[in-house]
Amino acid sequence: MKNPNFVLLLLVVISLISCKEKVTEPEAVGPVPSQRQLAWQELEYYGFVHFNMNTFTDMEWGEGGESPKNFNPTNLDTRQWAKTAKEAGMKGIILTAKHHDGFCLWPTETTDHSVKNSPWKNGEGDVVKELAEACKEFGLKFGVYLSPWDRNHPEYAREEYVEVFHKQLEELLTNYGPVFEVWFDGANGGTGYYGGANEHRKIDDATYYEWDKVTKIVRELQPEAVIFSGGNPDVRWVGNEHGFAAKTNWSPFTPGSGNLQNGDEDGTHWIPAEADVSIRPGWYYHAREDHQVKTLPHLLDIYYKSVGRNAPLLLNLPVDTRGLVHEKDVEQLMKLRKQLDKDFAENLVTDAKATASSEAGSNYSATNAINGDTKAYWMPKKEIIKSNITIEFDELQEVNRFVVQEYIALGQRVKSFTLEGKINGEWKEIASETTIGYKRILRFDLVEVSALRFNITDAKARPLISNIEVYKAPLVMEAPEIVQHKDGRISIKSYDNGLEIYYTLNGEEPNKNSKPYSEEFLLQDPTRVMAVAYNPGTNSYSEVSNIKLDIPKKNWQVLNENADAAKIIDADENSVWTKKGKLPQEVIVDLGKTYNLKGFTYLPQQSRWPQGVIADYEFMLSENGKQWKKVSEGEFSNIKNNPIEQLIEFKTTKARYFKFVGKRSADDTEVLGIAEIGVITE
Ligand code: FUL
Repeated sequence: MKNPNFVLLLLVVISLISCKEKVTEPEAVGPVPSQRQLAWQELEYYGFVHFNMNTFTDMEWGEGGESPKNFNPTNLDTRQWAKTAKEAGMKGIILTAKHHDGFCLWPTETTDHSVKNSPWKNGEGDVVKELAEACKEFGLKFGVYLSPWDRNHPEYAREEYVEVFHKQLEELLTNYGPVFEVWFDGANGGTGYYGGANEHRKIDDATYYEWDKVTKIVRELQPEAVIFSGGNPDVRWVGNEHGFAAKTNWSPFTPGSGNLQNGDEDGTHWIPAEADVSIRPGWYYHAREDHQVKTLPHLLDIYYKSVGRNAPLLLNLPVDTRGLVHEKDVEQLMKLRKQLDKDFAENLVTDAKATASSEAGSNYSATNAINGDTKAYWMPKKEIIKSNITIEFDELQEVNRFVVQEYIALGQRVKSFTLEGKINGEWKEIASETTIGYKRILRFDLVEVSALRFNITDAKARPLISNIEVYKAPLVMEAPEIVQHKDGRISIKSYDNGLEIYYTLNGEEPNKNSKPYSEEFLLQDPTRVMAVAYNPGTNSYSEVSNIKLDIPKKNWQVLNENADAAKIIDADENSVWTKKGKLPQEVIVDLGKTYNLKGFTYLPQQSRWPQGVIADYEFMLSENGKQWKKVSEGEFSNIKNNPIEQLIEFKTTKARYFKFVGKRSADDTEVLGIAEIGVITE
C-alpha cells in the first residue's frame, strides 16, 4: 500500500461502511421483549377453556369439597374444541387444568381429587392429554391454567402444599408436549373445604408460592412458555375481565406499580398486557346463560379493543356438561371470524407509495412500513422524533381501518401520533392517539382519501415502524336496535355509521321505500315496529328487527314502595330493584288509567350474579286499587336456567292497577328482584 491515493480511498470506504453500520444499529430503548414474549405477542388471538368441576356443579368458584363423582361429561370431545378454535382463527387454547376448587383434569400423583376418581371413562381419562393431542392435530398451541389457590387440599396455606403445587406444575409441563403459556390466577379468597377443615386460610401471595422457584420450573421444562401473572415475569393482566385494553397501553411495566391497564411509560420490565374475557357472562358453562352469548358487535368491540390496542386476546369458551363448546358459542365465534375476514380482506397499501419526512438511509425507508415484512422497519434520522409517512394511493380510496405496528424488538417508543387524510385535496385529521406497541388498529368512519399521513408527534426515541396496513371494512349489517323509552319516545340505532335505517309501524316488512329513520319519535299506543338497516353502497339489507311495543310506562307509578322501586318501570333493562325479606313480597303499580289487559311481562336481573329471580308468582288486577282479582298464578318454568323475559297471558280483564307477587325465588333466597315489569294490552 504505497500509493497514498489508494490509502485515502480505503479510508473513505471504511468510514462510509462504519457510518452505514452506525445506522444499522439503532439502540434499544427501555426494556425489550424476550424471544418467547415476541413469539407469544404474534399469536394475537387464542382461546381459554373453562371446563372442570364447576361445569357440573353449576358454579363459578367451587368450594373444594365437591365429590369427584360429579365430573361426568356425557360426550367430551376435545377435537370439537380444537376444531372450533381453529376455525375461529385462534392460535391456541389454554385449559383450566385445575381451578380454585382443586379438582385436577389429569390423573395427577399429587392428590386423589382428580379425574382418576370420577365416573368419566371409569377414572381412566385425562382431559389435559386429550386436549394437548387435539391441539397438536389442529395445529394449535396448548397452554395450561393451574390455580395456585386450592380449596380442596388439606395442607393449603402450609408448607406442604407449596410442594404439591410445584409438583403439579412439573407434571403438566413434562407429560403433555410443548406448552406456550402457563396461566396463574391471582385469586386467593380464603375460605374453603381444605380436606374437611372448612375454614378461612390466609397466605401472602407475594411469598407463599415461591414464584422464583415456579419461574425456574417453567423455564427449565418449557423454555418457550410465557408466564401469566404469578409474580409477573412475562405477561400481566389487563386489569379487567371485559377484554378491553386501554388506549394508552405500554408493554413496559414496573412490577408493583399497579398500572395494569396502562403499563408504565418508563417501566423497568417488558411485561405486556393480555386481555381475557368470556364469550358469556360467566367463565364456566351455565345453561341459564345460553341466551347471553356475546353478540357480534360486542365481540368485534372486544377484538378491536384488545388486539387493536396492543394486547393479545384470550377469549374464553365455557365448555358445557356434555363436554362440548355449545352451538350458540360456536355460531357467534364464526360470525366474528367471518366479519374479521371481511374487515381485513384487502390491504390497500399494497399498491400505494410511501414516503417519509426523514429516513435514516435506504435500509430504513418508508417502503419498509408497507412491504408486508414486519422485520424491516422505517426509521427517521437519529435526532428526529417528530416525523411522518405519507401514503399516496393510485386512485381515490374509501378507508376506515388503519393498522400500525412498532418494531418492538428494540422497545416500545411512540407516545403519540395522529392520522390525517387528504380529502378533496386538503389534509384533515382523522385520529389523534397515544401508544402503538406491537399493534394498534384504528376504526373510524369511512372517508374518501387520495393519501394518508401518519404523524409521530412524540416518542421516547426515534420511532421504528415495521408495518402499516389500510382497509375498507364493510359496514356491519346487524339488525337495528329498537328502544322504547319510558315516556314513549322510540329510538332506532344501527351498529355502524353510514347505514340508512327504514321502519314501518303497520306490520309490513320495511325496505328503502319505507319511512327513513332520522330522529326519535313518539308512540302512545301499542304498535308493532319493524326496522331494517340498508347499505346504499352495496345495496344490501340487514335482518329485520321486529318488536311489538305496548303502551309506554310514562304515567305509571309504583304505589307501595319507595322511589327506588321505579326502576322496575323505567324501561331500562339494566336498572334493577331488589327487596330483601321473606317471600311472598309484592309490588303494586298504577297505570294512570284503565286498560283492557291480557297479559304481563317479567324480566329478572340480567347480570352475572342475578338476585331475586322469581320462580313462583301471582298476578292480580284491580279497577280501583281496593278490590283485587287474581288473573294468573304459577311458575316461570326453567327461569333458573334461562332467565329471559317471561310473558304470561290471561283472560282479558279491565284494570288500572296490577299487583305482582313474588312467592318463591329460583335459588330459594328471600329476595324479590325485578329488572322490568310490563303489561300486554288488548
Ligand atoms: C379469575 C378467576 O377467579 C375466575 O374464576 C376465572 O378463572 C378468571 C379467568 O380468572 O380471576
